[in-house]
Amino acid sequence: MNLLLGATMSKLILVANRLPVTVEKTENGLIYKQSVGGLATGMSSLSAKFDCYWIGFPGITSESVNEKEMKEITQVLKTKYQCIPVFLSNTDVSEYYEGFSNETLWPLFHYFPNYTKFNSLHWDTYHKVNLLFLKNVQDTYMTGDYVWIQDYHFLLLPMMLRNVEPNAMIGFFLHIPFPTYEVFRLLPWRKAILEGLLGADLIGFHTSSYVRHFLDNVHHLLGYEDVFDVIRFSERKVKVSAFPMGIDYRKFESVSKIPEFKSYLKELKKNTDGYKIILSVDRLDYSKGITERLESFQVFLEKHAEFLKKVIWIIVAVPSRTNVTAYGDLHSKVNELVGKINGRYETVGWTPIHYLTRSIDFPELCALYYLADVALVTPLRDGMNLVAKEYVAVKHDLDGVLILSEMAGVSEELGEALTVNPHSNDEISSAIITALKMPVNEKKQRMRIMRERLLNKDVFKWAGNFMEDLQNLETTKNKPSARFIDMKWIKEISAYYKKSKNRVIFLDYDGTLVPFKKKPQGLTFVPKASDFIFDLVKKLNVFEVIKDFSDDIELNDILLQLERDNENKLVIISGRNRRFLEEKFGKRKFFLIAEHGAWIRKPGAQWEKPIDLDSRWKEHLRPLFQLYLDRTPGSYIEEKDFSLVWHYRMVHPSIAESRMRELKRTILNTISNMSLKVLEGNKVLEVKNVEIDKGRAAKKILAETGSSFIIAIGDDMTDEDLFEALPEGAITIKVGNEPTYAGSRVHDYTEVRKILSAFYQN
Ligand code: ADQ
Repeated sequence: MNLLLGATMSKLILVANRLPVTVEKTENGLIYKQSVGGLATGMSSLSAKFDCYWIGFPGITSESVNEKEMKEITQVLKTKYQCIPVFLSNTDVSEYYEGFSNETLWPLFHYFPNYTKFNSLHWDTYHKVNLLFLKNVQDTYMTGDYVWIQDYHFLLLPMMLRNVEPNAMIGFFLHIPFPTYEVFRLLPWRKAILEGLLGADLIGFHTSSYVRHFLDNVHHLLGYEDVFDVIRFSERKVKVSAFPMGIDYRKFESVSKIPEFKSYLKELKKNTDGYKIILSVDRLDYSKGITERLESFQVFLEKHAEFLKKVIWIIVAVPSRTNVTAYGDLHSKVNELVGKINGRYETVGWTPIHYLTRSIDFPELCALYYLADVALVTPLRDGMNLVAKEYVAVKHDLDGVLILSEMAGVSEELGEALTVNPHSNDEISSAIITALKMPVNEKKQRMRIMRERLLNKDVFKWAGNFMEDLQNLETTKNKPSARFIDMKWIKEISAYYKKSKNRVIFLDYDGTLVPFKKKPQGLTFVPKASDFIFDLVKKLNVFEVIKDFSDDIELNDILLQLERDNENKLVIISGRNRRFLEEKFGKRKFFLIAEHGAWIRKPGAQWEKPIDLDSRWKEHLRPLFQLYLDRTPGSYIEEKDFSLVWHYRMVHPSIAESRMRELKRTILNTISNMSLKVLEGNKVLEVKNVEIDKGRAAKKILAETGSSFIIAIGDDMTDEDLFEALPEGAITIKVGNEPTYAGSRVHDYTEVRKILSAFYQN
């Protein structure tokens, strides 16, 4: 079906479990109710750039409507709302939605394995419903369209679509957490789910932790490594990124202009005058930590009698997924606890907890946010949690305190909130006290910082950024992947070389000109533990010691021949330190680039720093490296001028990868606000200033020398910066078969030597 004849804008097909319009059957006929949820709001901003179609369940099952009504609904939704309804049966709703989505994926992804059901019938229906949605996407899709799939209901759909539309641009966003390997691996269908997701070109999560969890799972379960968060999966690249979802900030901020808001506020103020107000707003869900919060409130009342009759806690908890057993149980448990606490502390004229079990409309919700002195948001796990953001937006220039669970995705963004462990009654109770006693200036200051952050990252930016990234990926997507070279290629390139003048030749050293040297070189910081290892290594003589460059007649000859040609500028571009490169090549006519671009040396000149770099950060990270060194036999640390490197080639394979990943995670958490990057190399993990990269250094040399022929060869991840930075027309060659930006590849250093010798041989 072609829905887009004659249209000029690109089409965007959104797939979500629910349509932004719900259809109800009443005595007076069919009625259509539009929702104003976060997702629908974010998507609305995309309609200026895309012709948006939405595919989802309309809220009415196939059994509740006859064929005529189904046709009518389909027609109205399509023409009036650009929506395509997928009619699920009662069994689908019970097994795909309530079953696999909400009794398997939801609890497991929120770290509740004890609530998780592993039911293969539900899995089959989940698979079937994903196929049903696929059919609807196929009916709507035309070449060139974008497809954006939302959430845990469709983890299989990206690959299903990829199989039938190999060139489609597919995005996927998960609104809930992605769990760590130890939790995700419990799922019997774990591999199918990861492979399902890898059908997308871009996979988005709310936080960088979820990105890391996902990449870890792909690595452990499917064996694919990522390069800068890009996974190469059967000849395709899949990018994985964090897109923290925002809210319609301006709408919440400017709510005071709405008349209904004013009247709600007036009424609320009248009824709560003289009390400090604490507020919680949630869907009634066990992941939101409502019972734990009630227990904490009880501790607070017990410990702080001075607040009796002075504080009111308003809980607005709208029931959801009522057909799922765990939710029914929760409903009774919360009722019981509220009754118990109120029963114990209530006096004539004062009820400590006001519990509303209904959904409230926007002006009333905002009036509550506005009134609340404290927002108590303590989910046990939450993908993001928009309530926290909404509170900050409404309280923008007022004093208020946000108490926030560290287990909510939003806590990565709102560090100025009072963060608590939602399982600790004592922490929550003390945070309430701190909030109630916090000086006005401090409250305002914390709010101001959070407000500024949220203002710039609203839901429109979220949707726009995701789509922009998806579109950017499209430009690189159809580039053919690097192929191994053959003799014909070598002949063509060397003919081109011979015809050219002013050539620049960038050559990485280890792994490119010589095989990897296993014995560490140039260490300036080797703490005690590794001294011991080196001694042992020497005694056992277990390492293959590769000949030095000076003894390597073949390489020496190749480089000499190239150096003799006055049209050539040879650049040795390496991660090695200055001393090493100077010892090897200091007397030659080569340009040298050391420490991945931190230092440049023109032939015969002094070393220069292309940019001013600060290396004080090493003081902070050294103890962490030391800790991992002590814990990991066989590892050692190398310190360069502007980087710290953890080598783990000699670590026992059973722990090497997991220890490296653990260290990487810890480093990433530690450096989140420093200008540093972490690189995984060949059995090394390196931290360095973000500004250092081989690409920048190469560009600096090219700017001075000019060039009409450029070739770059390298095997390391850091050579990817070089390949990316070089101008179009440059010949780029990757050594090895890892994913690369290079145009071609060779198997090892012997083939590199073959190419270089072909340049001067007849
Ligand atoms: P939810 O679990 O629904 O969403 P949350 O983000 O807190 O969680 O709330 C979504 C919206 O529901 C908010 O806009 C809030 O105002 C509204 N809401 C909640 N309770 C309400 C009530 N009683 N009355 C009226 N409105 C109420 C899932 C994930 C989250 C993620 C969102 C968006 O579980 O972690 O933040 O998707 O990706």
